[in-house]
Amino acid sequence: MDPTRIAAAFDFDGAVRNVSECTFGHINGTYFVDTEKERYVLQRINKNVFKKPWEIMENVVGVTDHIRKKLAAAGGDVKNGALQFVRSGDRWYYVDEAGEYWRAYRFIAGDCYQFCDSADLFSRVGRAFGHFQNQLADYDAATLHEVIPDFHNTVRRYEAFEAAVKADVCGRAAGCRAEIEFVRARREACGFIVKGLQTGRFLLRVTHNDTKLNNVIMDKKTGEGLCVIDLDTVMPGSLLYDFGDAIRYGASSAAEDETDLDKVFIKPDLFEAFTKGYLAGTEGAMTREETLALPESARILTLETGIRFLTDHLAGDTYFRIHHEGHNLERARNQFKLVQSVEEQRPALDGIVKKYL
Ligand code: GN1
Ligand code: MG
Repeated sequence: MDPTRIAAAFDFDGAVRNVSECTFGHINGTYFVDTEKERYVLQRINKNVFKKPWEIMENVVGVTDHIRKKLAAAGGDVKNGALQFVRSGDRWYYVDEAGEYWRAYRFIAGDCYQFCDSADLFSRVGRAFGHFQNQLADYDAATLHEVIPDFHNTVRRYEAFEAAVKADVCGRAAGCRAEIEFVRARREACGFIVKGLQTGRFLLRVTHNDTKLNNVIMDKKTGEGLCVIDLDTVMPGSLLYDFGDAIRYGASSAAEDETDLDKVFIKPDLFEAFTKGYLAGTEGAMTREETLALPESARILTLETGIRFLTDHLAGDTYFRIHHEGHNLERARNQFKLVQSVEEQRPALDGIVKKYL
């Protein structure tokens, strides 16, 4: 489908001058649309992942409106502090002839990092995600669609993994025995957050659920978080999902698909920086139980992501976009190395968290 033709369906400010592809992200197809006045982002929503794209749009429009009201009340940057979606006629999305769903929003200029090597930067990212948690603390969770049911239900992720091993549709299980055993040895751990939510040990909150470093735009002038983006997975959840996922990606010494595993480990200084920033951003809203569980959340979310990559490898790469054969297995190995790194450094990470209780 020609994105230039799709762009014509949206109510952009100014005439469209140029449309170009953006290659980041594992899920949606993303393009930049430059009009004579503004830059926008145009995305084809992945229907394999998001079965009801109109529900995502209801969620994200509701959440961004809420944040904009908060910003207005606090005298914040209303224009850049929340994504502004663009209508296509009377809807927030456009359906093309092939039945694909498209949506668009104003591009927010700022710094976006794929990789973090500064503790100070990561602390500011932590503050941004913590603050985001605060902005949504009073959002009515009952109005949110669960766009991907059981998204961070690690127990269900484990079950899907076992089913993929059993089905072995591509005959790949024999080639990843060690990885399969790695996951099986940690089966019990998968229930840590899910059970904690069920028993009330951890609070159910509105969370982001995809807190990768590159999902915060940083203000070029102040260096502080300007806008949290990629809101498609905003759903009720545990803030441990957000914390753990942010650590697995941002506190890693290497990229998510680095294959030289000697280069892959969790950096304790980055863990500490993020913890400090996140706690400051949530402004005391975190409970003692949540705070104590932060190191384990990093282990669980990393394990879960590794399980998802491995499951997708076994199932024939139908979910995450890959750039070469075996890419999902490489990603899984990378995540498992990080899990091991958290396990080895556990006493130190627990010690860091206790400093902030
Ligand atoms: C996906 O699209 P992207 O790269 O922001 C995925 C996350 C994974 C991440 C791993 C909806 O996020 O859950 O943690 O890849 N998003 C979805 O890099 O599945
Ligand atoms: Mg993203």
